[in-house]
Amino acid sequence: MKCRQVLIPILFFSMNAPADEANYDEAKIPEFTLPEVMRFESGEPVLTPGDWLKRRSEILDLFAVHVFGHTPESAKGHPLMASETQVIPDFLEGKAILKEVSLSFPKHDHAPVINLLLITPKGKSAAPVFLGFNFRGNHTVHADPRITLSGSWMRPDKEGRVVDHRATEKSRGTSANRWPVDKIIAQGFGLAVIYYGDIDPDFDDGFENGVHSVFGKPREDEWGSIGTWSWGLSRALDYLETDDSVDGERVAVFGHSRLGKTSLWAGAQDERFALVISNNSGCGGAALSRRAYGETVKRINTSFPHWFNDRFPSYNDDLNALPVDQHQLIALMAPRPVYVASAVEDRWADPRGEFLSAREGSAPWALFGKVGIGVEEMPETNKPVGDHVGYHVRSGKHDVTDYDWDQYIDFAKRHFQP
Ligand code: GTR
Repeated sequence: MKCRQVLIPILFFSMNAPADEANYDEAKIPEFTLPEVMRFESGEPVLTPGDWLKRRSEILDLFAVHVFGHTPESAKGHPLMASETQVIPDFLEGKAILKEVSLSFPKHDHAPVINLLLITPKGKSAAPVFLGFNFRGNHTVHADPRITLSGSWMRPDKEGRVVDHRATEKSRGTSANRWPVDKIIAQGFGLAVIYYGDIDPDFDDGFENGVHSVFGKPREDEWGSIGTWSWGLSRALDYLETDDSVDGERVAVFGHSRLGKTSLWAGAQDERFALVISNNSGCGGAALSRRAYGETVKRINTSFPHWFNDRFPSYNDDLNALPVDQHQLIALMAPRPVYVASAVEDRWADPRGEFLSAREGSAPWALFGKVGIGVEEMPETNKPVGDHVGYHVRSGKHDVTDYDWDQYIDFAKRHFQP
């Protein structure tokens, strides 16, 4: 199957528009041609599953060089020491077991400790698991007071539940609406979460803190924070593979927003993730960069200079020079299943750009006798589509809702069947 080229007419659009003037007009999207998925950089076509595996590593390397940065050699597969710090055998009124596990660097006094919270259905061994980062600490995912309050650096919140960058008791359960733990457990899945700031606090400190204190300041071709967070997900998977309550071959990596960009980059790099989910990941995640709709590459590199590598900003004003676009990031999951979700009111993340990315990235699945997204047109609101590339645009705003989780659970059930 040959990758179609997308040509969208331009009426007028200036890439030099001030960073805060986001474009929300389809008619003002610049003309562009997407880089090919199904051709090698040499121009040769990709025709067989074996070709795809080679093309896959070519694209993966391009994303490391131009967007996310390389993982430093010293960090690749770096082992962490896992210790169980708490087990609650009667979590969710006895329906689940909760475990807290600390993942630490044995020989580094100032290194961060990564706290993993694992909830698995009682009486079931080897459960498939959703693994994802949270934004405000593991104790925000569920209000049970036995969950350890995070002691890590936190961004202040408007409600004053974080004082001096430390979480307070008031913040317990405050993200529970994004993590329907009961539903996940009732459907036979486990849930593993980590506070993303345990890996690398989310502010631009010149790469001093978090895991940079172990691996050193990145060289200019090396990772930014999205790279370090992705690395953390792989280290969590190292642990999950050793835990009897988890089926290490059925771990779905999930992320919302900046953490959706992260789940995609983690899934692209680490093929042990059996399924990958991007929720409202937008620019630098599922959305096509060349559309420059809502958040642009220039804007994201200006607001968050620590997320990507040092090369990515060189494309701020010349997106057509960028050797990759985000449909190729979706393609990197092939032949594994991947789900992309948008929200109608989340225009900043460009729902249509996320759909087009899922569609244009779908070609490699055909080489494996599988269907990717399987549709041409963007579906109606709240009408999920897709086979190995799932997609929906739900009503509402930038968030994670029960509706989103219902689709992820259905999708995972479909693909995790023995
Ligand atoms: C926004 C950013 C988005 C998205 C979001 C989030 O400020 O512009 O790219 O990542 O944050 O992560 O909440």
